[in-house]
Amino acid sequence: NCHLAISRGSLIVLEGLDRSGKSSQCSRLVSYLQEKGIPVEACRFPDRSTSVGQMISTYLANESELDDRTIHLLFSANRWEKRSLMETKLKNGISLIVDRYSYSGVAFSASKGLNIEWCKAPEEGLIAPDLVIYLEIAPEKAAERDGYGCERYEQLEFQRKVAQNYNLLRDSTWKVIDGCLSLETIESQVREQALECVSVCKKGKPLLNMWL
Ligand code: 2DT
Ligand code: MG
Repeated sequence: NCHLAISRGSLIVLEGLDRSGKSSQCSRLVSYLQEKGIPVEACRFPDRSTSVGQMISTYLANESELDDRTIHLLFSANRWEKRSLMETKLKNGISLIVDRYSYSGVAFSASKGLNIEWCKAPEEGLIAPDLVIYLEIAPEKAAERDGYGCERYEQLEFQRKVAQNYNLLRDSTWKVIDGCLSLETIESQVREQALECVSVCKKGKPLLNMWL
């Protein structure tokens, strides 16, 4: 019986304010890793395709009102409902490039005045990212880009608070990239960090749970 262990995939999360460039960099990174023959999939939170995700989407569109703690727990539940699938994929060698994760969950809810430790608690036990790439941009700069849409939270004053709360969450898995650099420069820094991360995970870095 010859077990050829599959090396696991990496959990790579992109975080940042609205209009920081996360979504473009996520899709560029996925294409790049695919071209290199690395098994990879994109995902994003909130995942609006589930029934919890639809409640979140309705709330974000200002078409429903929910208590601050209730919506916080729905965002968390939306990650929990994907946890086992994510673990299976990672263990099968598929890397996941994730647009927003628990850090968005905590930074946005804490900006409404909820206690940050209370906000972190329901995230405990989710899979810890191997790498968090934070695209750092001043809230004022982000607001100049194409403006915001009309979703809840897309307002300068609120984004200022979110930026401050993100700062409180930085840990050793974070790599901060200046979101004002050119798309191409950011892309190459993202690639470099991601390749390094994929190779470390391949060599047997254990999969851990939140919070680190
Ligand atoms: P997008 O614009 O990326 O679709 O996000 N948010 C997100 C939270 O408040 N809590 C969370 O847990 C997550 C994942 C950030 C929609 C908005 O939802 C916010 C922006
Ligand atoms: Mg948005």
